[in-house]
Amino acid sequence: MSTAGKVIKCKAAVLRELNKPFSIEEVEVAPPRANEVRVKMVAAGICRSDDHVVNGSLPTPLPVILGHEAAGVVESVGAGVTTVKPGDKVIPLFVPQCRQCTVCKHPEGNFCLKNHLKTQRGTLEDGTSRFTCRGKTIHHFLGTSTFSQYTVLEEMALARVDPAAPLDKVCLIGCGFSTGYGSAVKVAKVTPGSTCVVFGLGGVGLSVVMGCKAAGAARIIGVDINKDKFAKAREVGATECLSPQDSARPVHEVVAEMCDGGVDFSFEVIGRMDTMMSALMCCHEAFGVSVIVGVAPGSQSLPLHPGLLLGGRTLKGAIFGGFKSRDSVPRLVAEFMAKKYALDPLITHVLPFEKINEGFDLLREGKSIRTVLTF
Ligand code: COD
Ligand code: ZN
Repeated sequence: MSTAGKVIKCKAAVLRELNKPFSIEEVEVAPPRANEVRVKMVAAGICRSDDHVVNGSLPTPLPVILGHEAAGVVESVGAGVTTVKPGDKVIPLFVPQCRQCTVCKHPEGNFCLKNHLKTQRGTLEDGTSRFTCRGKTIHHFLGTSTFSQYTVLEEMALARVDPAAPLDKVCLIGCGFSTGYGSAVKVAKVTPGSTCVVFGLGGVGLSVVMGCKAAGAARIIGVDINKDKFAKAREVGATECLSPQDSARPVHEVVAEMCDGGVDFSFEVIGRMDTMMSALMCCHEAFGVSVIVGVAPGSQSLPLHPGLLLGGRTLKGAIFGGFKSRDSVPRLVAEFMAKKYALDPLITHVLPFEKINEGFDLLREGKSIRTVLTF
């Protein structure tokens, strides 16, 4: 029996208070309104930014259904929706692509003005929520809210992907993989034969390493305080690995000595001021490009002496790997299907959705790269 046009009752992981576990509750998911789509979730990754909400460093209205890295199947569509239909496999996009704003119309920009990151309203575009629980409103998160068996998104926040794609793998293209990989191939534009250094070898940092490798970098130096991360970094393409504690000298001096004065491309994938400065100083003062991928907490600022850029260095940053989301995600899925890169090295744990709290514990204990929840 079709559920289109009806309220669906299903299970969702609700966060009611900061620093508390999620509670699995029965919620009502209203049908999609105009230009909206209701999606049945199949798989959802747990990303560090979801935990940033739980610990209070990314404020968003509560109670809320989190989750922004996922894949599912369209259940029904609202009026005016033309690009997806029931049964299509889709990936939610936490940075939408409206194709009408000044950013979408710019050939390079990807931070669509309709994004939910700058104003965390906890609703969809029209200012309302499609979720209720025992008669009370539950908020959306980043316009995605994927920790629910069903969710409603705007059409501009969905990419239709290859019907043959394994959703329990390609869900990572919804955030972690694309953020890292794109930072190398799209933002830095890593060149063949170049030298690269990647600070932070978590899921996003490993995806940067994969991007550097795919772009043909000759040397890829991974930097992490946790040496347990080195084996996997080598597996996905790092040619050397360093721990900052292993030398009395600052990392940038060690790298400068190893790489003829500095690398061509450096990446900060941790979200710390000190490592952002180290990464910047690791790249060559005359032609190096340094990309900030990690988001630092709160109102901290970089102690940036302008002289560091005067010789010709470039410092840049991007969200979602600089990819225009709706255009790029189907292509990234196609490249995965063509075995241009692998996602398995990033997936360390797979858990049923109901065990979401276990998945977050694994992340906090540094035991997982990515946990994929299956529905
Ligand atoms: N020096 C070297 N390595 C360090 C240091 C240090 N001082 N501190 C921590 N590390 C290492 C850790 O051992 C770990 O291996 C790695 O850094 C960080 O990895 P994870 O697993 O914690 O994090 P990732 O890879 O999942 O994500 C890291 C980001 C910084 C990219 C992420 O937290 C973030 O800020 N994302 C925001 C970017 C974004 O686009 N957000 C929008 C939605 S996600
Ligand atoms: Zn994320």
